[in-house]
Amino acid sequence: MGDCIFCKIANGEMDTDLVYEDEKVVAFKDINPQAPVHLLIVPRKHIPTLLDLEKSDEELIGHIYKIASKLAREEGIADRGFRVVSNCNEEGGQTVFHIHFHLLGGRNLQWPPG
Ligand code: DGP
Repeated sequence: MGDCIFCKIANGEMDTDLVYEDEKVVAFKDINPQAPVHLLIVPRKHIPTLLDLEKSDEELIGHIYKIASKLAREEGIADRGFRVVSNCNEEGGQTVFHIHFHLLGGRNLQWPPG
C-alpha cells in the first residue's frame, strides 16, 4: 500500500485533479485516455484486484456504479452510451493493482475489446 499510486492519489499525496470525491471514492481523468471521456473511479480502500473483494465491499461496488452513472450524465455521455470496465490481473489488462473502474465514452466503442 505504501507505494500504491492510487492510494497516493486518493490520499492527496499526488497532484491530481479530482473530478469527484466522497468518503468512499475518488474519480479523476486517466493519464492515458482511450476515449474522449476516460475517467477512473477508485475506492479509497486499497483492494488489489477484483479477486480480493470481500462480502463487506458489496455496498462499495454498488456505490461505484452509482457514481459512474452520475459522472456519465455530468460528462454528457449518458444518452449516447458509455462503458464501465474493470480489468483483473495481467491477461485482463490490469497494470495498477488497486481496483479501479474505467468510465469510457464520447466515441463509438467497439466490441469485443482488444
Ligand atoms: P489498468 O490497466 O486497467 O490497471 O488501468 C490503469 C490506468 O491507470 C491506465 O489506463 C493508466 C492510468 N494511470 C496510471 N497511473 C496514473 C497516474 O498517475 N495518474 C492518472 N491520472 N492515471 C494513471
